Amino acid sequence: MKRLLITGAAGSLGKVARARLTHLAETLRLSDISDLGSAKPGEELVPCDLADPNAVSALVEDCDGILHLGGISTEQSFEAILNANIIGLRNLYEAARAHGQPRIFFAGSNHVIGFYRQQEPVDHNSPVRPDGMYGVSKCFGEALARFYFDKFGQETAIVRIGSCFEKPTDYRMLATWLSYGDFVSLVERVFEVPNLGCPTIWGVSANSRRWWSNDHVRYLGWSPKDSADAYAEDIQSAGNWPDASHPLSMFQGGNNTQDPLT
Ligand code: NAI
Ligand code: 15L
Repeated sequence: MKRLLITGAAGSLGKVARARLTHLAETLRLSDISDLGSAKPGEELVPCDLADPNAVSALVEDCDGILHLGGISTEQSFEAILNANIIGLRNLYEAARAHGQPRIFFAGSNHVIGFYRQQEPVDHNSPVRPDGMYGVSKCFGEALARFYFDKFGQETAIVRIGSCFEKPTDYRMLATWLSYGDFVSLVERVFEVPNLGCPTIWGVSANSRRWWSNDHVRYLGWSPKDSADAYAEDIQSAGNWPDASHPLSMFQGGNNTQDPLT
């Protein structure tokens, strides 16, 4: 690609992408509402509020791909979620439609199915069961992506990320962890595969306790290499091992199922 846009570039995954995906494009256009520091060679910094349609249109112009990580990433007020994740996403897709339909990696979330019990089988076709307004906003994102694909042919990888952190730190993450390395290799495959379509992909590493299968997207050629298994003993000895009635061991969305609505 000539230019890859990374939204949310000042956030946790944005920083990983900024450091480790320089080979994907001649130029990385980095955007956020928060401070992005100073530009390195091969970078363009374009601060932008996703809720501003004109700014988002200018942001997307001349980009060949969009790694969309920007937005509210936890349960917060509905107003914040509405502006960033709902209005912001609509702005992004309209901007993409106006500017040549660059392929989009949409950072969705496991919290679209968070109210399923951990023992319940769930696949990419299971009805959504969001565990909060944040999860509801990610359901909107998935629906929007599919609508723009069906109506306009806009390609999107809808990636239901599990828990993408440096390492798993609690019992639930032994199932849901996505390593930074596997996140990076998934982004690479999404932008390299000749025909993407609009698949729903589980963003999860090769953890033996994982609940979700990516057998339906073998055509991507993505095979996660890391596993949370090696961290089980550390997590147990640190006391992060809940009893069976704790949300971390009951629900796929873990503690988010208990968040108050604000
Ligand atoms: P983060 O909260 O660290 O980063 C999100 C970035 O978006 C922040 O830098 C923030 O300033 C920016 N942002 C928020 N509102 C904005 C607005 N109105 N306009 C422009 N930028 C705005 O989140 P993280 O962990 O890096 O996650 C990235 C994406 O992946 C998010 O969409 C999140 O929902 C999703 N995700 C992350 C998971 C994880 O385990 N890290 C799991 C599931 C989904
Ligand atoms: C998410 O969607 C959040 O962005 C992240 O902060 C974690 O809560 C993650 O899911 C998770 O489920 O562990």
